[in-house]
Amino acid sequence: MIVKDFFRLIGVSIGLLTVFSLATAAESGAPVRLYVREVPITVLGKQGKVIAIEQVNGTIGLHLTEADGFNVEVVNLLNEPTSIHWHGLILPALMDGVPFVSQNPIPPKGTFHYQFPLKQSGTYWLHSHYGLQEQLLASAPLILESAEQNAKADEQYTVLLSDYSFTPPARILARLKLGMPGMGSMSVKKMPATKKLYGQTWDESGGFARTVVDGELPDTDVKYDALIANRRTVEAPDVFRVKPGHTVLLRIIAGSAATNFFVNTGASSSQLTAVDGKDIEPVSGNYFQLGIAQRIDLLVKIPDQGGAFPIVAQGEGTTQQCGVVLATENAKIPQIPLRAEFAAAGLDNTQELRLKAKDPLPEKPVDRSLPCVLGGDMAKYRWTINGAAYPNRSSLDVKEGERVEIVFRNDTGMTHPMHLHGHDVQVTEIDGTKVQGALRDTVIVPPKSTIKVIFDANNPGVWAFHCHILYHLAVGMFTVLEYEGADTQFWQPEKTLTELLPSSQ
Ligand SMILES: [Cu+2]
Repeated sequence: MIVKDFFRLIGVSIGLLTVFSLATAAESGAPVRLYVREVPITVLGKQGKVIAIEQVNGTIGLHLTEADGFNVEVVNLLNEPTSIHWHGLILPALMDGVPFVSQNPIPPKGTFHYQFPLKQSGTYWLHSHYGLQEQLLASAPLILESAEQNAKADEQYTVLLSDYSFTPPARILARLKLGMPGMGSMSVKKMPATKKLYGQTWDESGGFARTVVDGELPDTDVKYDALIANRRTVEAPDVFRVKPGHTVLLRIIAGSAATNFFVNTGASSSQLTAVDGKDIEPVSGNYFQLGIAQRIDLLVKIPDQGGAFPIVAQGEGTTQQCGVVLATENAKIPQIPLRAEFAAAGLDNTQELRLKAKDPLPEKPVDRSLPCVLGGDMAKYRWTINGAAYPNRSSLDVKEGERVEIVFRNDTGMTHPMHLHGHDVQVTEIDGTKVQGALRDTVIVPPKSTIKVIFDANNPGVWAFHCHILYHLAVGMFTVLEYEGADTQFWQPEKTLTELLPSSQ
């Protein structure tokens, strides 16, 4: 049904696309086509419209192996431009999919061919980097499978978490800029009263666990109508039928626009084996932090006696939940509550302090240290990097071959998930504590924290570097990492992100 409708839609939209190849890139050398189009969604019984990025057969996103290489043609079936970014991939700069940084936007009915060798395996994702399309669920998993990872588990599933609002994203942003209560918490005063919250704790015997703490609700920008997992709310969650005794690899992606998560695996024992697609020394637990745009790979052991095991994600600063269920044959599917008893606390450094990269960067002195001070003017909804908002930015400048350190200092009351395109960074210091930390592409910087990361400047170009809270990015918490002598043909900082906002919404 969906496929039929899709063909009809494409037929109407672009007559010249009459032949569809269902072959994979590996079979034929032809690119996999990804169609970006508007689709209906039902959230809590109400109809809405969102964007899907899917293959002709309806598969959302991409599953590739290193041997496939990356060979994808994006077809824009929207009535506005788009541009698709491959989050976390180490790729040539001009394949990175950021409008006015690495390419021009793809116009309506236009296409763009992305082709490059794959150098990684693991859990990644893809999303629109154009305007506020990401809030309309213009995101999908991008799984780079490897034999090594497949050997770790008997079965594997992917869970894409999102936040959903019936309010059009441009209106959400307009309201945030006005500091309007109800939609955002940017009303300057925060209720000082402490309350009971769910937070994460470390327990030497069991690992990461949920605990009830007294604290203040963390600042969040947007109040959502629902949190969703694989485009479903809790009343009809994705149910993955698993076998008793099996080890299940869960690839969980925070594809949300402005919601950090805690993931609760409940009764099932689990191990965190990778973050942002990159292996760590495994750590146990059943309660994990997951910042916007980050990923966690969990190995979940299904007991020999079987049963049903909800995997629940709760939004930071809210009681809202979404999730999926792992269930053996005939197991009764439990109802995941729409709301948790207590709101989730803010993300903090509890988890990050205990993560250790499996393949750390080689020892090497730092050639260049770049400060990155995260600032904000709550009342004006202006979010800054080193005091500037894009396009009035200072780029972070590097030379090829350097070992570079970034020192994040968060002067604001909000957590910022900071994302550097085209590179892996390794966390080396958290509030003065040295760590041989995880390799990441997105680093959570909690309020008042200072976090140091290092990376090797070995991928020349102009690279987007920004906060992954969509509305922070849109008002200028965005700059670029610029290599000396890089190709700047597409980089047009004067085309500000705000000007990209669709006028229709
Ligand atoms: Cu931010």
